[in-house]
Amino acid sequence: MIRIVSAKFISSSQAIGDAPDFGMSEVAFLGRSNVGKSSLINALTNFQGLAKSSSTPGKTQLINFFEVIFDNGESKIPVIFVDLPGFGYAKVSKTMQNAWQRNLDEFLRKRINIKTFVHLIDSRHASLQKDENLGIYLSEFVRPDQKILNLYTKADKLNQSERSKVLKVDSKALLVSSSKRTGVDKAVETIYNSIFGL
Ligand SMILES: Nc1nc2c(ncn2[C@@H]2O[C@H](COP(=O)(O)OP(=O)(O)OP(=O)(O)O)[C@@H](O)[C@H]2O)c(=O)[nH]1
Ligand SMILES: [Mg+2]
Repeated sequence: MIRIVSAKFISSSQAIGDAPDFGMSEVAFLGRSNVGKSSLINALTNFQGLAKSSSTPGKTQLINFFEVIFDNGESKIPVIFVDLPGFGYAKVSKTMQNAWQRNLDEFLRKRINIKTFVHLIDSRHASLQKDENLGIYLSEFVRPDQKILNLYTKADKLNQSERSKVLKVDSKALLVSSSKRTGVDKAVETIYNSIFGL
């Protein structure tokens, strides 16, 4: 079994220009504002409060780096998790919003160390145009050594028929709940496998 045995905050950056090279593979968590990116990082690492989460959209405003240690039973492997601001957060001034999106765009396109893009999608709204656009956007620059992984968040809010609806949209959908911790172990393993090309 693949486990995450420790996690710590390293630093924050405003843009790729001031983001150091940590010399480790990186996993970037992205998706709409409020979809549950920060909460998922806390659930995956089993570390409440590691990444700041909030019911108010727009909580994460910087590029935050965390060092996470995976244990595959034989060795311990450090990896960087990157918590990002949400896409399409509208409640700041247009100028601010454009600056964030430009920084985010440049980071995603140019950051060499990213091995996996984890695209979080709200499982209650599994086929929004915005998420489809984000998927298309990523596929335009994803490199052969990178993976895109879709995770469906807030699965605790779904009933059985709503779950089937998600699985109809994406038959391999990985449903996770950060609050109930369902699907979290599976997500840890899937992320690990994606980083190491397994
Ligand atoms: N019920 C439920 N609520 C969740 C879950 N994950 C996150 N939330 C809630 O959703 C809200 C947003 O969570 P965040 O983790 O801050 O979302 P984010 O994507 O990091 O948001 P930004 O930083 O603003 O982009 C918070 O109120 C969380 O408590 C979940 O699995 N189940
Ligand atoms: Mg956040």
